[in-house]
Amino acid sequence: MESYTEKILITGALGQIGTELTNRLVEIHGADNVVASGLDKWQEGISSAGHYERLDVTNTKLVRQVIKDYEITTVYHLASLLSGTSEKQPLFAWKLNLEPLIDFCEMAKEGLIKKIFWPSSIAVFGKGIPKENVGQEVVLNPTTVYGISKMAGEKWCEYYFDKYGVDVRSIRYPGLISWKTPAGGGTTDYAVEIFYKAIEDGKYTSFISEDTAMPMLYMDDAIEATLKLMDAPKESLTVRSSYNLGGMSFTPKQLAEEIRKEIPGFEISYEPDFRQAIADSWPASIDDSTAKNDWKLSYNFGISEMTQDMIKNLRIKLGKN
Ligand code: VAH
Repeated sequence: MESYTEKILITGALGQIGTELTNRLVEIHGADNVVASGLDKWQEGISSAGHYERLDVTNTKLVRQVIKDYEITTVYHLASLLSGTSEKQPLFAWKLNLEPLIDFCEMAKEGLIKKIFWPSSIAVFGKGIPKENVGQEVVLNPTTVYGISKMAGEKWCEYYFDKYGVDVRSIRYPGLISWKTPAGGGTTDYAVEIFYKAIEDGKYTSFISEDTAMPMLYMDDAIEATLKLMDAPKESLTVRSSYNLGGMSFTPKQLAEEIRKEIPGFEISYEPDFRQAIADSWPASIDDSTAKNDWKLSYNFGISEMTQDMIKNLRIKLGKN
């Protein structure tokens, strides 16, 4: 915790990470110190945050006004397009995934805000490296628009820290799995959709082939890791681009086998689509020892614990209890 009262702005607060991160930040800092923002119009119960702003993060003037109005000290800047969607809208993806990040770094340089969190992704990895146990400092050779934008964002984070001491912190998230908010547009989102379909239909057609392993993480562990990084003393951080975070690694076939332990007879079929090529360009597993050394990264959920928690909570959410 900081010596000052943190006033927090979350962009993309209605998204897959944003929804759950907002809830945890409200628990820690109190609703009145958390401002959620998103593109949706305000409606009752839209967010657990004490304040909500309808905010297009590419509108710099409006963003700066919100920062001033609420005297924001800390920004969790999550708004972005994911891998699948970015391939369909490459130029907008570049604009959305980069320009607001640079604006927030400029604001920190000017002293308007004190600290920034920004999500990168294992999508920054690409050709020319081993698939397994990919290290923190390897060549970044992304082949997707999303990966290219995240790699560039990491370099901007490092630049603003090195040149101006901007305290911007980042994690290379793997695929994230949660039940509270449906995922949207990601290559790893088969691992979210499969649970909804397993409960509703007892079967699922995967757009990723059965033996394609990807790094994955349960959202509870992703949120706790994010908070641990943001609470870590500055001097303990040795990475100012973005920290590897590997979680677990599994294939659609392995996940289906876990689901079948909870939903006997669950059937899966495979019809790979354009996202298969994206998945093939990514590592199968990640070495996150640097994060474990620098800020005590740890996990609570493996594939079994995640599957049980997802099915238990989704059955309630979908009224299939
Ligand atoms: C995506 N869920 O699939 C995101 C993530 C590692 C993948 O960045 O685009």
